[in-house]
Amino acid sequence: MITLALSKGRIFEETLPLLQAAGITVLEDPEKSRKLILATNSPEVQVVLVRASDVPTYVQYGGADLGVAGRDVLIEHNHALGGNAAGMYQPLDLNIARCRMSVAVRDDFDYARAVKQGSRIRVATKYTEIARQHFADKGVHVDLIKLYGSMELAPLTGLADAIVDLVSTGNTLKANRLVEVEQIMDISSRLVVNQAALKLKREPLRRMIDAFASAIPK
Ligand code: PRT
Ligand code: MG
Repeated sequence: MITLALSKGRIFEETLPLLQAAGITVLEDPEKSRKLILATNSPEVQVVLVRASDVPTYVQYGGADLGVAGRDVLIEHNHALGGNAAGMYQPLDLNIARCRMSVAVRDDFDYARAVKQGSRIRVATKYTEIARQHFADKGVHVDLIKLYGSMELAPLTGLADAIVDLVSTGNTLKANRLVEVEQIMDISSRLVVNQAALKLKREPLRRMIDAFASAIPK
């Protein structure tokens, strides 16, 4: 049995065409079913549904043989382990679930001036490691405030001056009167594979990885 870890929503949706290329169809719709283990048309392949940020954990410890996770999630996961995410390969950038990691502020906050003056900036984010590294590289002093969601609210309530968050269309920022002032990095999702599984289940995993590779969107 091969177990693939996916998160519900955009990663699940955007992985389906890649699975299709490998001849695999998922037999249940995660939006309709409450099941966490989904069967496929192949008796040897099952999909497990986990939180996006739990995908690397499942793959690293062998709860899943492979999975799909955003670059954002992988960087934060790696850091949480002190840079020692042993036991995992990242053979492919799947170029799906694309977005960017950005700094955003309230439209009436003069970010450039705050940076120039060397003021301490309060930054709310779920992505503390990416944010810490970004501002350290720029030599900007920040106080990081860890949040688990709805970052957009932080500048509106006075909790923070700025946020570091993912942006795709920009509609969420606009709806909350926030503006993007810096792009930190491009984000896409990668395939992650458990190293021990790749040895034990070499042939079927290789076939799947090759099929995924051939179907990566441009
Ligand atoms: O919800 P949960 O806590 O379980 O996890 P999650 O929110 O990380 O999961 P999910 O499915 O929302 O995201 C999974 C992965 O998709 C992320 O790790 C990213 O790599 C990738 N991705 C791509 C995105 C976006 N685009 C995206 N736009 N993840 C989140 N967003 C959010 C963003 O945080 C912001 O709130 O969408 C909002 C902005 O979107 P726009 O279109 O309004 O700019
Ligand atoms: Mg989400």
